[in-house]
Amino acid sequence: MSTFLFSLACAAAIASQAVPPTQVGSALPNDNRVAAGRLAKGVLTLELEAREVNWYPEEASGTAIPVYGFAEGGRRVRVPGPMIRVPAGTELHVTVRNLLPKSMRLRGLQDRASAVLDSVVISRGATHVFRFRVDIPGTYYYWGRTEALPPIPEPGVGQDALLNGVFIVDPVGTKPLKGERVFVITLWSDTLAGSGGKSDRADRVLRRELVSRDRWLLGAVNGRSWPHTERLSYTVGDTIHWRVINASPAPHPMHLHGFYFDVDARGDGQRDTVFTPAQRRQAVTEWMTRGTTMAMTWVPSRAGNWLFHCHLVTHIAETNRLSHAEHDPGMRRNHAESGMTGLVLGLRVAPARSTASAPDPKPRRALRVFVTERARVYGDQPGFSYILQEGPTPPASDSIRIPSSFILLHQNEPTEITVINASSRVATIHWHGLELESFYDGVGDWSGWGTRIAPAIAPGDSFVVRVTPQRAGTFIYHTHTDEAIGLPSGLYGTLIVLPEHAPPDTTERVFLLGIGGPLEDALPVVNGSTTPPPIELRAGIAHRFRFINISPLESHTVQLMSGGTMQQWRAVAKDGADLPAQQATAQPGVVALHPGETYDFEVLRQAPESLTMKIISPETITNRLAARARGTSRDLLPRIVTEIPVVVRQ
Ligand SMILES: [Cu+2]
Repeated sequence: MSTFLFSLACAAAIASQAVPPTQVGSALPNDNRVAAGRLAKGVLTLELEAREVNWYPEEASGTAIPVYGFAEGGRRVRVPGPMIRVPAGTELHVTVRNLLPKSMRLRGLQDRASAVLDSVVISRGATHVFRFRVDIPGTYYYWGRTEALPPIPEPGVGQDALLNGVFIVDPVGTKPLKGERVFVITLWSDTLAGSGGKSDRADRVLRRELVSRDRWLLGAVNGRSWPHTERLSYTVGDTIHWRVINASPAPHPMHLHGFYFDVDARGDGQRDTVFTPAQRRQAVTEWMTRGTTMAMTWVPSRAGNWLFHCHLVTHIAETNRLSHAEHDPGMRRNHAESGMTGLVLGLRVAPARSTASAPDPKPRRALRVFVTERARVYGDQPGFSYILQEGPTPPASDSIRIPSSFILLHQNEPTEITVINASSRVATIHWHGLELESFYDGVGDWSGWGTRIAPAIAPGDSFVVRVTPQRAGTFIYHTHTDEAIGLPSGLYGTLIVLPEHAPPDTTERVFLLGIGGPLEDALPVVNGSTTPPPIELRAGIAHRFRFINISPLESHTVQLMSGGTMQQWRAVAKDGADLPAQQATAQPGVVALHPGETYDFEVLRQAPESLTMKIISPETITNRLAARARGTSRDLLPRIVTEIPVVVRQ
């Protein structure tokens, strides 16, 4: 059977190479470092052409995707298109020539002072001249659509997926920040005759997102898909400024490994809001809905290889790769490079010259975590878990704990965690949100620095993690290998860091949200259960509710209700970081939890009563697929509501 699969895979790879490139030319990826056009005397003159092009998101010799893109007049097409970047007050003369085989609607080439963005239709072969003055600074983009626009205009995913470009307006009298980078996220999804058939495995992953069997899905950052995305090099102590533009019609929870970042501004392509210092947020995961933008700042304080990536498994699954069939035996088995595709950026942070790397502190506390596996836990599919050894006897290698063990660490306590892989597959643990050394970050064949790179943990092997948590808070530990199957199959758990020397917190209540299995009828689970038991609170005592969402793709909305009335709680922390005082306020008891996020709220009730924690989740994949077959939008599907009684006692 496996020989049959291999030969199929090879045939597919050969077939894709055999497709002759068409005569339309190939696009160059755009790293968005150089502004397009000629800026003179306050006037930017730019000629843009929309053209058909072959896009190579992977190897330059890899699979070509025919798309539409923008070029500066007479030059090669860039994906994303040429960047427009001017100071406020600039007059723009942009001539757009439509050399596509059909007419195009163009949006975004205008000042943002008006209430709505216009669409300008440019017929096939026609030219339109945009003349306008920009006054409102911000991070914007322009984009074209050749298909009919949906009711809510959004960038395309098919041939139009790369038909966009950055448009930044800097405040008068300022220059772009030194070293600032601009990243455009795109998502392409279409059929592709030349790339062979999608495997059963790829189909299983992408069904989660209702991508049908004959379609491929590929995310790209600045025109390239991991592991071919640009590798960014920094030095410890650098102040790093990024602008991220989600020029795709899908949301992306963007997650940074190892460090918090400040969210400085958020926008929707039309309006951009620069936060005041009091409004600025700290996050390790920022949810970017379709078409939105972000400006962020962070300072790496530890050397090593790090990642910035989307936390939706379908947007980084290696099964999306076009150029290699996934079981290609000749493929180099670097788990980081071969195990992910799409929306991943690799960062290399060099040590500062003045600092010698500090030796790991001597551990005071030693933990042992086993990766276990049991056959046929979810139908014919195996279940996995991380089990913390308690007492002298290790857990049986085929024992399963749902959910995986709760792991409690203490701030500033040097801790050693030996991860023993008792499963039949390669394993990793990523300590999501912890500010630890790169070597222990849990991305096999990537985490670490120089020649000291952490491997993925082979079956029967073990790996010692050393960590001294820098701050107390709510975190997650989870697999960073084969996430699309591993996460719903149990490889995630709650990771709490308590303040130094603090006793166990009896006031906390943990809500760990995931999906209960890799099958299509799997339901959302809270602490591993589809029917979580009631929780009890004491009147007059402030309780800390810790929410974690580690679902593969699903967002959940949590509401604290009394009958039909929403209650109040006080915001405390996001992603493990305490909120600044101005943001730690009483607010309505509702939060949308996206994959890779954690939130803490304080709940204080004065008298005995009965409340309900309502968790509103998307329907199962089975029902999403059935709805699609009926032609119903998935947004119209009823939601799955999990109700947890909250009993307040005297
Ligand atoms: Cu994504």
